[in-house]
Parts: sequence; C-alpha cells; structure tokens
Amino acid sequence: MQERIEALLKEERVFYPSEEFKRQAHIKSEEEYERLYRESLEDPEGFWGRVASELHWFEPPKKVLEGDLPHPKWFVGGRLNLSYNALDRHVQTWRRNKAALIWEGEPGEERVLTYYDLWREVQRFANVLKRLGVRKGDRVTIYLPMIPEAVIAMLATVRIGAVHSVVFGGFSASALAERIKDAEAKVLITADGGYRRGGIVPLKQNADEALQDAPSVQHVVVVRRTGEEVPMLPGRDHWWHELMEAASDRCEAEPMEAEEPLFILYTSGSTGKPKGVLHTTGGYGVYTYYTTKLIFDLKDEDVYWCTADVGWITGHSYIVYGPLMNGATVVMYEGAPNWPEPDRFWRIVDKYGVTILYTAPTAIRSFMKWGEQWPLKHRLDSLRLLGSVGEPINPEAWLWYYRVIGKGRCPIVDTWWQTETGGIMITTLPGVHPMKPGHAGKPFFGVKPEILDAEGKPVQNPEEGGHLVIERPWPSMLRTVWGDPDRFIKQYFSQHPGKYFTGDGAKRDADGYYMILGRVDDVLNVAGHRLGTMELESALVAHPAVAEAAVVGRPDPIKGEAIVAFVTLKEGFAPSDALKDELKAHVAKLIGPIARPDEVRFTDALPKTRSGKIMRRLLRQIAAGEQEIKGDTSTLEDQRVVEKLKEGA
Ligand code: 6R9
Repeated sequence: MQERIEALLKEERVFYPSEEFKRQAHIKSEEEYERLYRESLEDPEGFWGRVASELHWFEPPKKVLEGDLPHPKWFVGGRLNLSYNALDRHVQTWRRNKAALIWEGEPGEERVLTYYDLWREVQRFANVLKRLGVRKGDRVTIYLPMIPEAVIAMLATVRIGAVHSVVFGGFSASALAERIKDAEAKVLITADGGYRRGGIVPLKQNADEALQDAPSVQHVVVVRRTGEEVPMLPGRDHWWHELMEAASDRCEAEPMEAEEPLFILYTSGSTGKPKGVLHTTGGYGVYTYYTTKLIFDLKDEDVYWCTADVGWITGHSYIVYGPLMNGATVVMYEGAPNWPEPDRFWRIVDKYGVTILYTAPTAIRSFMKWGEQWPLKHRLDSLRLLGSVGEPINPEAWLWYYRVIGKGRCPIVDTWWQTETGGIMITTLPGVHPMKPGHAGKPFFGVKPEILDAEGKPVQNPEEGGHLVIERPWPSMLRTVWGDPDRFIKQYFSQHPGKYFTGDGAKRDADGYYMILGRVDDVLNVAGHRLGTMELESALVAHPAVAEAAVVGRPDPIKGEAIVAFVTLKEGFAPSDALKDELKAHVAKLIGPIARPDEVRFTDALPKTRSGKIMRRLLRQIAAGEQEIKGDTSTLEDQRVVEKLKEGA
C-alpha cells in the first residue's frame, strides 16, 4: 500500500478528452466552466434560479437562497414534487414510451418499464400507501433488493409527501430495527427475498426479526421476488401484487415546499449510532438534476448505468432522482458483478448498449484481478463516458478502467461527494477538463472547497494537504441529522466553525485539482461502504466473551481498507481460532455481511493514553505490519503493550 500511495503521488500523466467528445458536450471549454463557476459563486441566486427553472414547479420560488451555513434555505416559497419531475414531466412529451428502467435480475430475467409504465405503477403504489394510512410527513422504510419496486416505492412515497428511509438489503435485522425505530416508520416495504451470488437473501425473515423490536410499524408490504415460502402476519403483512391490483393508477403529486423533507438516509459516523441524514425537496432536486446532466453529459440517446445499490446515496441521487428527472434510460441490475461469471457487467453493457457507466474503484480492482479476458469477450464500443465513486481511485485502477474498458476513448469522471452532500461536489467535467489519475478534479458550480490546517486556517501549501471543508451553502446539503439537531452542528460545523467539515483529508495542486486523501476521522471505507469504528466496536463488546475492542483499517489491494479488530477477552474466555470466527460472524449478524471483520487479533491489553483513549494510530501501523512504529508514543500509558501487540501478529 505504501508503494501504491507513492505511485499515486508520483503519477503525473494527464489525459485529455477527445475533440469529438468536447464538440458534443453540454459544457465544452475551460473558459465556459470558469465563467459559470465564477458566476455561481458571485451570484448564487441568479445561477441556481436559472437552473431551477428547468424543473417543474407548482409554485416558483420567491427567494433562491436565504441565510447561510449551517442553516441555509433554498428556493423559499417554491413548491414542487420530485416524482412529478421524474415522471409526469416526461409523460407529457415524446418520452412517454421511452424506456425509463431496463432491469435485469441476477437469474437473468428482464423487465423494461417505460416512463408511462413507471408513472402508472408509482401512482398505484402511492394510492396503496395512502390506503395503509401513510400521510404527508410520515416515514416509510424500504428494505428491498435491487428490483424496480424499490424505485417505485421511493417515488410513490415522495409523491404523497411522505419521507422514505431506504435501508440497504445487505444490512442485518438489528441494523434494520435500529433504523426503523429512529425514523419511527409507519410502513415497511420488503420482499420475500433477493438474489445475490446465486443465493437468496432472507429479507422477510430479517424484517420479521427486526419488527419484534420496532413497534412503530403498522403495515408491511411484501414483494414476491423469489417465491420462497414466508410467513405472513394477518392484518400486518400484505402482498404487494394484491394491494396493487386493487389500486387506481391516478394519484396527483403533492405540491411540497422546497424545504420540506424528502428522505432520510442512514450513514456511519465517528460515533456508535448511525446518523439519519435528512435531505429536502427543492435543493436536492435541483442539484441532483443538474449534476447528472452536466457531469455525465447526459443526453436523450444515452443508456445510463450506475452499478450502485439504491440503499446508498449513489443509488438515490444517480440511479433514481438525477437520471429520471433528466428523462434518461436507466439500466438497473439486481446481483453480483461476478455471477454466474466475472463478465456479467460487460455482458450487460454489450446487451443493452450502455453508453455511460458509473461504478466503484473496489469493483474495478476486482475486475483487474479477474483478468482482461472477461471484458475482452464483449463489445464495449457503445460506452462513451465512465465514472468512479465511493473511494479514492488509485492510478493503476484508473489506467486499467481507461484502457481496458474505455479503450482510451472515454473520459473518466472521478466524482467526490458524500451522503451528506447529496450530490457530486468535486470532479472534472468530461468535455472540459484534462484528467489526472488519482485526482478527483475541480469543484462543481456553486461549491467552494478549502483546505484547512488543524487550527482552521487555510494551509500555506495546499500540496501538503489538510482538512477538506466546504465554505458556502450548496443546494443539496443535508439539512439536519434526523431527531438530533445538536449532533448535526457538532458533527459538521464545530471543528471549523461556520464551515462544513467533510471528515476527509485532501490536497490541491497548482492547477486547482483536488486529490482526496481519505477519512481523517474514525470512519472506515471498506469496498466503498462507510463503517464507523465505534459501531464495529460496540458490536464486538456486545459479545459475552469480549472485554474491550478497538477496530482499525488495514490497507487492502481490492477493498481499499480491510477491517482489523483488536480484542481483549473477559476472564474465563481463552483465545482460539473458533472464537475468532465466532466474533466475525457475530459482527456480520449484528450489522450485516459488509461489516464482517477480515481479521481478529486477541491481545492482553490495548494501547491507551494516560487519559484512557485508545491510540488507534498505533494499531493501524501494527495492523499494516509495519515494524517501526512512527510518531509520538510518549503519551502511552504502558510502553510494553506495543511490543506485545507486534509479537501477537
Ligand atoms: C458518494 C459516497 C463518502 C466518503 C467520502 C470519501 C469517500 C467518495 C470519493 C471518495 C475519494 C472519491 N469518497 N467518493 N474518496 N474519491 N471520488 O460514496 O458517499 O457513502 O457517504 O461516502 O467516501 O471518504 O467522505 P458515502
């Protein structure tokens, strides 16, 4: 990994978009970008007001921006509905019978929903929700596989002004219960199961287990996906298809105030409990619409495929809201990239003529490992643009993506953003900027990043790096942490008062390109998934054998980071391989398979400062196998602990 980081820092090649791409792009030159960027900061109201007018408003906004960080208000007085913008707006045009969703299930089935189909299905399900007692402002939890019903459920919820909370299908029963309880959801939407790598994920079983501990839920809607036998509780559980049969396919979209809630999405932070990030209607809608259009250079002819799961923010913004508000044709795939063989993605690109592909570095690194022969089996010449998201992309993976998948023809956008930012914040624009592998690029319109030192002053030399903050409000920023306004301020606006602190480190080169250096807080990024170390540690100490636990990341060639847990045992428990496996399984059960530790190490003691803080910095170095422990260890309470830990490897 050290080598990798050095390679990253040494990579100096620059790649240029082709003249052909530039000519047809929405934004074509650096001059145009600079002019618009300047305008977006000098006159944010004029700029965003103009963008907003590309969407449908029941009532146009009276004031584009009011107030400042941490509590800006966008599009004040405006009323809109994002389901209307994603559907009704298109069915009134020639797009009525354009494919909105092209879906492929893991076992191979195919479904195409046109805008007209999707529009009617969404209205039907909106009526179903109403009949189950869902009202404006109520929360609906969605726990589904990657099937069209996930998109239908999301858009139906916002159509009636309710608030969705999508929980990734890979989360466990207790993680689901925690999220349902926090949001006090009235209705849960799930399926009998989902397909993953040939197996079945028991979603309904997890849901039943979660509901024993989540009393707010009055009704459960179950999609029949696998046909597995599942218990249905009379009065509480209903089959999706039965409710839909009885529902009318006309349901007017509720005009929402721009600042009214749209959805909650839970994400990990540096404390134990996941945060419910709240996004609102107007700002999120305008920003995701516009970033999708410009960053993916989206046109009506495109076939757009983002491989994320709708359970993550990338799925929300760049499978559902952004692309559909642009009237795009969206490809959606249910399963694993290597099922039944490692060419599944390339088969899909070939089969549907995908033109824009948006995926994650961890997937790209897996494809590199599986070998070039798999993509080479398929025709990939429909592709014209590639995207990357979720974690820093190392130049090796960037170059492989560029050469093997893009054939040296397709620009790559390396898009930096977060659940909290709602939309892409730093990237190159594909028809404008030269690309530097390893650098995300430049701020998008309206985004004002800065790099600060620990005291909160802009760093003297941005090449050395520091904390990445955002200095101005942008439309799609989170508005609060659900149910915990203090945490919103503490988490994001206290480290550098008045500025949004991202939790990431970054540096900036002389051309103004940002390179993201990764998290500077106690958050891990494992295969593009965010996991809080505290969250993992509390899962570990919930096991009867564990006295104390400290979790750190270890650089991993495929996943970016692997999870290493240092554990001390209670009296009466002896270290063993069986116990290691048990602890791994225990964490996977409590949080979900993505949180399963890669390594458990037993130790007699953890390295602590005299004030009792675990020195994770030391553990990180030990986990990475470094022989010399660097940095100050003088605050360590017991100097011998480190030597012992190294021996115990
Ligand atoms: C969209 C998403 C956010 C964290 C973020 C950062 C990392 C995302 C990145 C990137 C380097 C990129 N991250 N994109 N790091 N380059 N292009 O992933 O949201 O799940 O909330 O994660 O992911 O560390 O802070 P989320």
